[in-house]
Amino acid sequence: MKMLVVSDSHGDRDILVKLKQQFSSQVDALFHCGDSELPADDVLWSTYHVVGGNMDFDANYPQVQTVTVAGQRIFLTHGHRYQIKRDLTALALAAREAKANFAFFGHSHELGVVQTSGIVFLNPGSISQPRGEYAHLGGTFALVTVTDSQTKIEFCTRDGQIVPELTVIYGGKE
Ligand SMILES: [Mn+2]
Repeated sequence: MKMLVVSDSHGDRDILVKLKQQFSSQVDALFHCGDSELPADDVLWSTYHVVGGNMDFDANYPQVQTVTVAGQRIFLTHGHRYQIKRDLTALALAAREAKANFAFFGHSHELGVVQTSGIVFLNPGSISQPRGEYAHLGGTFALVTVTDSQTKIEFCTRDGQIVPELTVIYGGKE
């Protein structure tokens, strides 16, 4: 199964439309980790699972969602309520409580992925306002591919190109 993860688009609706057009037929689910700055009733959210971020003031956004796709359990949240800029402890506890094997989040605008205790923590970076070591890529999103033998995380630029040196593969079952 395959998933697309994007975050922190901050009003840049066009890129979300573009990613939907390019990838929705290729993936099982699309996720937005918050700070879209779009209304909670935007038609895009019939395509993306979404949560609210610290810059989403529409009270109709959920802060947290746990989504099951093809047997994978995804804990989706923006991250500001779990102090993700400090460390992943609070997020890890919440994801474990939700019995998730993925935690998708954003907030820092810095891409990153780590697997610990059977949970893959993924921040796809900001698609529109990237920060940190990979800001020069001009904005990123992530593709997650899960097979029986491995989990592959690929980071892509806004035009959908995979950045091969950032690909991470976690093999086998833990
Ligand atoms: Mn943000």
